[in-house]
Amino acid sequence: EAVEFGLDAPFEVEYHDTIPSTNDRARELADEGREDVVVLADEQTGGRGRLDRAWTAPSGGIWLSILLRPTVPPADAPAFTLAAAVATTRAAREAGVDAAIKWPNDVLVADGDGGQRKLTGILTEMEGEADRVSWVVVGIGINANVDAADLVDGATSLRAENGDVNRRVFTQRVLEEFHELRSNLDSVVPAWRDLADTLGRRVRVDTPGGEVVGEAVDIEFPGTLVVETDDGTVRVSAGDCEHLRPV
Ligand code: BT5
Repeated sequence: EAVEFGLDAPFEVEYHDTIPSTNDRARELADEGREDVVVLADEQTGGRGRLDRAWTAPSGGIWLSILLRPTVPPADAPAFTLAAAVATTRAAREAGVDAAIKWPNDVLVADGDGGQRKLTGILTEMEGEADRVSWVVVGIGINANVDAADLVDGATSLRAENGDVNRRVFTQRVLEEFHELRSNLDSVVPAWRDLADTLGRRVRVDTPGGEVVGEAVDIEFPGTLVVETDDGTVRVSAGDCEHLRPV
């Protein structure tokens, strides 16, 4: 099925069979002054993760980037990443896959052996002044109708968990949910809390300011993780988070 056929989304959709990276294309559209556009591709040949990591994106997945021009300060931008995680997790659960969110932006599925596999990754990029965002690009990579063996170790797909989905329907649900959340940013954190797997767990977070280890107790707007450590409460706004086994 063609992903874009009949897609009825609250955004304009630009579809590509194959493209290096939907985030790169969305950034070009940002430079052209566009907004509320979704770039969607069947396959990416140069998909990117955070910190210049590679993102594997074979044909059959849902690889998309949403270009927004929200009237918010740059400090609020993490809320859009959380919104994307919430939207994707809801759509996955509707499709019968028991997904949950690992702070800040991974959508995971339990592997039945105490571990977790990654179903979705999110890469948010933006440009702006001190008090006002110029544009935000929210890139969402969903391993949909692909074999987990064609991805990387530690990855799973909708196909592997519960069989193929109708990508048009799935994409539409993600975009509808995302649109609701971005229209009411205050609703994002409560929704995230409900779907999170990180809260209540022992975590190790690799942050720009060093490693933080403790119990993840809460999340605060726009996406700050609150960790109880041996040395007191630490608030983390960015970093790589690892779920530790209980001690
Ligand atoms: C992410 O980075 O998880 C963000 C991924 C965002 C991808 C989307 S696809 C549409 C849009 N266009 C783009 O070019 N990017 C966005 P990070 O948290 O840094 O995780 C990256 C790591 O995930 C890699 O180093 C691999 O270990 C792993 N990985 C790579 N491909 C994967 C896949 N398909 N499924 C699961 N894990 C993967």
